[in-house]
Amino acid sequence: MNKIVLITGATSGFGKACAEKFAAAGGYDLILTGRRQERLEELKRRLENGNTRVTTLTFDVQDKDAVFSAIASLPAEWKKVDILFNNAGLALGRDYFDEADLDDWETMIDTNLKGLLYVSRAVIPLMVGQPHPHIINMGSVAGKEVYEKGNAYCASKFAVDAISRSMRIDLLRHAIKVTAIHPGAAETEFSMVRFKGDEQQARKIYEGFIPLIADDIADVVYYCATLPPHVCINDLVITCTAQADAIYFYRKS
Ligand code: NDP
Ligand code: 8X3
Repeated sequence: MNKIVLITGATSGFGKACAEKFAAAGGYDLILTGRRQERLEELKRRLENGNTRVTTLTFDVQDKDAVFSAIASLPAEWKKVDILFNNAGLALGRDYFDEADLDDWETMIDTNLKGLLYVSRAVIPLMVGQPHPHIINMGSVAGKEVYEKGNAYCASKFAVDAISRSMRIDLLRHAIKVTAIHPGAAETEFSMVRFKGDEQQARKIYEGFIPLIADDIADVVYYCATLPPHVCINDLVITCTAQADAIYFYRKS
C-alpha cells in the first residue's frame, strides 16, 4: 500500500520538487497544499498516474481555521498521513532591524512559525498509529546563525529548529521521527518573494557561485524519508560547495 505524504508549499521550489520526486519514485500518494490553486491543479494533472494518487488542499497556513478545516475536509481514505513535509515559508525584506517593515515581520512569524505549528497540530492526529510516521521540517542555515539584516526571518527559522527539537521529544511516545533540514542559498522563487518581485536584487543573491537547486533538496528529503524505520536523521545542514555557513560565500567575480 502506498504511503501518504502531505507537503505544504507544494506550488513552487522545494515543495514542488519533492512532490515530483516522490511521484517519480512511486509508492506514495500525495496531499499537495499551497495558496495558488491553479498550480496545485496543474501538478495534480501532471503527477497523478496509475501508481500515484494526488489530492490538493488550498489554504493559507497563517489562517488557523482554514488549516484545521482543510485537513478535516480530507476524505477518510486520505486521513492517514505517513510523512508530513512542513515546507511552506518565506522571507520578506532584508533590512536593518530598526528599519524593517513590521508587516513583513508579522507575515514571516505567522507563516514560518505559527503556520508550521497549526499544520502540525492538525496533521499529527492523522499520523499517530501509522506504521512509521515522519515529520520533516524545513529550517534554514538562517536558523542556525544570524546574519546582518536577517532579524525576524532568522528568528522564525531558529524557532523551526526549536520546534523540531521539541517535537522530537514530545512525539517519542508515538514513534514519530522528526527531521529538520537546514539549507543554505537555493535558487527557487524564494528571493523573488523576499525582494517583492525585484528581479535584479533577487538575481544578485546567486551571483558568482553555483547555488543549490530545488532538486538537491528533494533528493535529501527523499533520502531522509526512505531510511530504515529505526534510523532518524535529526538535523541536517546542507549548503552548496561555495557556501560555508549562513554568512561566508566564495563568489567568483
Ligand atoms: P518558494 O518561494 O519557491 O516556495 C515557497 C512555498 O511556500 C510556495 O509553494 C508557497 O505557496 C508556500 N507558501 C508561502 N507562504 C504560504 C502561506 N502563507 N500559506 C501556504 N503556503 C505558503 O521558496 P522555497 O521553495 O525556496 O522555500 C521553501 C521553504 O524553504 C521555506 O520555508 C523557506 O524559508 C525555506 N528555505 C529556502 C531556502 C532558499 O534559499 N530557497 C534556503 C533555506 C530554507 P503559495 O505561494 O502558493 O502559497
Ligand atoms: C534561506 C537561506 O541564507 O537566504 O533560508 O537565509 S538565506
